[in-house]
Amino acid sequence: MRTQVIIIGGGPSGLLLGQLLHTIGVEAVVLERRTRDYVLGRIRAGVLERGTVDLLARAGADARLRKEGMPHNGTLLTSDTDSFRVDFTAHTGHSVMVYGQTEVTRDLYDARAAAGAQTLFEVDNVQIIGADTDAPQVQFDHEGTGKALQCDFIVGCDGFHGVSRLSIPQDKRRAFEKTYPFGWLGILSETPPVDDELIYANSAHGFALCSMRNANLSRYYVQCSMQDNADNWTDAAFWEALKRRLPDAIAERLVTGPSIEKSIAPLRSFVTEPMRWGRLFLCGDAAHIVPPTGAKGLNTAASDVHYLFEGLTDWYGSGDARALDSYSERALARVWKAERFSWWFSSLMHRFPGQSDFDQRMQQAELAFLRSNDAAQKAFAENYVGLPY
Ligand code: RFL
Ligand code: PHB
Repeated sequence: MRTQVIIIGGGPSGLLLGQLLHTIGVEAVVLERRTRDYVLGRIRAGVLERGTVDLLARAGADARLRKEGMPHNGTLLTSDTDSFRVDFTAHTGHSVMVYGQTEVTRDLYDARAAAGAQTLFEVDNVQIIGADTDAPQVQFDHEGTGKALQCDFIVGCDGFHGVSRLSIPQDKRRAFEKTYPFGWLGILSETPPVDDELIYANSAHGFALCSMRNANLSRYYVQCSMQDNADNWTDAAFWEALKRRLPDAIAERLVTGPSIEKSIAPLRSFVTEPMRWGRLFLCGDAAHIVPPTGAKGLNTAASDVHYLFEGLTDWYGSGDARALDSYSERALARVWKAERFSWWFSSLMHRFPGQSDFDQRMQQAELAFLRSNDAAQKAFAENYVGLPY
């Protein structure tokens, strides 16, 4: 069996690349380890940069997003005593779109099915063979039989725990990593969001985030210990922790209700270099992770897809390999800027174990500077809405 591009992983980056390749007549097969329902059951990102929205449009998967997505022109930052808004539109002329990753993934699966493109679910034991040769292939088990698929290129879109990154010999890659000594406990509840825009809260009790999916679906997070277990958190305990971290005027408006999902996510910064080995290219979480503060994970996955799609378009269109050859360098240049913003924003907003009084004053001073300084707000807004590709 042969195809042009094998995409390992049917998350948002793999599906988006597959759909973009379809628009230029390049055949791509997506191999996904889980079922479609499992992938769609994962509650993750909620904020899309303009570049991500543009790519979804290019892929022909933006019809529902245009109708149901909520453009946000700013965000609120709060401390125990203070709150201020950063106006994205005033500072950059752009906004972000609040639309869940689950919905993005569903739209891309639908577009893929409508295009008749092939996705194999519940694929096991994926192995990449000969990525550094001109005849790469992927071997895997599907429906009880071993299969081998030849191709021109393999794209690893299989997330942080996938096989693609680890298929690159250890002496050909280098990892940069930072783990944070806390996690985010997130819940989804069928209640109206507490505000029209997102609220990032720095509080003596720890970080909190108020986000949303639609007018009657809220997504809230509180900083928690990584030793915590989501099952040990009752809904009442969650709402109380959240309220304590919000300024009183906001906490009083909060509408609570039963949670319909509750989970803990770790916070990690991670980058592997390079993002290419021979005919294997890495995209998205397979190559890099950001802590979710600042909403850069899915958006950085989308910018990788943008650069790789440019490279593959030139290669299939005219045999020009230059953009493919510079993929890793161009993608990483933008990845590192998103890493910096996510690390900075995480450092600014969380309570760290052992944080000294001096460290807390530094956070307060940084927030006060951001509140009062136009240039600092502009830099924040430019990063939040997404740096140009
Ligand atoms: P994914 O989504 O992890 O998809 C990888 C897919 O590969 C499959 N897979 C395999 N398939 C075949 N063979 C194997 N050996 C395989 N191993 C794995 C997996 O089953 C899966 O389907 O990676 P992708 O496509 O690169 O997408 C990345 C995004 O999912 C991720 O960056 C974001 O969710 C991060 N993130 C956020 N990003 C944003 O841009 N904005 C946000 O607001 C935002 N909020 C978040 C987030 C991530 C969170 N968690 C849970 C980590 C909030 C949270 C809580
Ligand atoms: C979310 O809605 O899940 C979300 C929003 C903003 C973030 C992280 C997560 O920074």
